[in-house]
Amino acid sequence: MLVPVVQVLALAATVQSAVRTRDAAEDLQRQAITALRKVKVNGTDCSVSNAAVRKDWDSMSGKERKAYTTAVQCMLSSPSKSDPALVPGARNRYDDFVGQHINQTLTIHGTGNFLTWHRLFVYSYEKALQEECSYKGYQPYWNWFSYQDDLKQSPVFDGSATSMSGDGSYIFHNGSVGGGGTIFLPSGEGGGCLQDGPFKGMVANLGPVSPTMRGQTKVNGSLSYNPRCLKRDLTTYASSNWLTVENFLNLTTGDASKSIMLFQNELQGRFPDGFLGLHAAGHFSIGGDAGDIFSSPVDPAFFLHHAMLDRVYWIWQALHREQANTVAGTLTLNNKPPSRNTTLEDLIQMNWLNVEAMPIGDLTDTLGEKPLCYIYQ
Ligand SMILES: *[C@@H]1O[C@H](CO)[C@@H](O)[C@H](O)[C@H]1NC(C)=O
Ligand SMILES: *[C@@H]1O[C@H](CO)[C@@H](O)[C@H](O)[C@H]1NC(C)=O
Ligand SMILES: *[C@@H]1O[C@H](CO)[C@@H](O)[C@H](O)[C@H]1NC(C)=O
Ligand SMILES: *[C@@H]1O[C@H](CO)[C@@H](O)[C@H](O)[C@H]1NC(C)=O
Ligand SMILES: *[C@@H]1O[C@H](CO)[C@@H](O)[C@H](O)[C@H]1NC(C)=O
Ligand SMILES: *[C@@H]1O[C@H](CO)[C@@H](O)[C@H](O)[C@H]1NC(C)=O
Ligand SMILES: [Cu+2]
Repeated sequence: MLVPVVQVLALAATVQSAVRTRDAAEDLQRQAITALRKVKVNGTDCSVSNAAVRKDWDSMSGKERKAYTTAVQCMLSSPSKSDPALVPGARNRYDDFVGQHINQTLTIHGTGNFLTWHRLFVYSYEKALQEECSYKGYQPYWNWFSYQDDLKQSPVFDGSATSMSGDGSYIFHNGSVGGGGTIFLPSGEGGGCLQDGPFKGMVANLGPVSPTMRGQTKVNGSLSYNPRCLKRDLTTYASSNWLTVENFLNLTTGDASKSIMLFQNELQGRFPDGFLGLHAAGHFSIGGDAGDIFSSPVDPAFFLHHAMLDRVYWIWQALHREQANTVAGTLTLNNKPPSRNTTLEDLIQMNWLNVEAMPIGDLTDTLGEKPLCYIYQ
């Protein structure tokens, strides 16, 4: 069959840009590993050669992915350990994590502890999967740069038995509003309950506290019981606009990589400029319940998104060794109300979850003293 030349060229261009996209992250990933090998002596202590390896979901086998989703389902069906007086809406072990994030929201976003708090949160969840749900692997990440132009093709969201479930069912709604009410995101093709995959029909018990998808109603009381199906609206508009290699390179090697302040601010967006940033763009790409700054962990994809965010932070740290252990920002969301600067001695706490409170300075190194000992692949 004769294929028109234009189509061949278009196809070649697509393939080439896909390849280039993957290389951009892989190249820096390799540089990060090389840099970390230099600073960590091989031996019995934690080092690149004996650290846990967190993998790209796309590169995991079907069996590995199912082991992960089975462990998450176990969390969803295990009893809550939260004090009902503190988290009245928690009904299962998974909810304990959602409740913790809701409770601390105003002091862990747009703050100096944003990166390390979420690092410990993901670690704490990974530990619960392993210790309480017999999971043998490590926390996988959602590679933002592999299917950002068509989220439904992503192995994370394709709706197959080896995905994190796909889109929500179609519910007419007029988009979502991100960036603290400033950035409009047109609807995807979902908005309703999960229709397929391991989390089909999943019920969320907590939130929404600050819903961003139009048509959602806020729960009365941020930690109250509000069972409903989890809503998702895969929004390629958000991923194709902001989950870009250009933004990744700016953060890791460009102007935004010069200091921890620039790095974390760029990662969290410049909303007045209409720039959502990689962090919020990931949330709005998943869409639905995942756009709520308080209760976004109700969607299990949250932890794959935040593992990727932690990976970008890890790459930046490896490539900026002299700044890896620095901190900037204050104690309150965008410094409202005004608060003092964050210090490396400030404690990160998961309260009633499964890890001790620890200073930020103990969490800036993933190959440090206890508890963190992992790398990304
Ligand atoms: C650690 O081992 C790797 C190979 O296993 C080697 O490339 C690296 O140079 C070693 N690092 C140190 C600090 O000895
Ligand atoms: C949807 O919302 C956008 C942004 O707020 C607005 O411009 C548009 O007119 C709305 N469309 C409908 C059909 O309501
Ligand atoms: C919240 O409370 C109001 C007034 O009591 C009630 O009308 C509304 O249905 C409640 N919303 C939810 C989500 O429970
Ligand atoms: C890179 O980040 C800097 C610092 O936040 C920002 O001013 C600049 O616009 C970004 N460049 C691009 C190309 O996004
Ligand atoms: C807080 O941090 C800002 C920005 O890094 C700095 O300009 C300011 O001097 C710091 N304030 C105090 C009291 O250290
Ligand atoms: C929520 O935060 C308050 C105040 O910081 C704290 O006393 C309480 O223990 C927290 N609740 C949970 C479930 O961690
Ligand atoms: Cu968060």
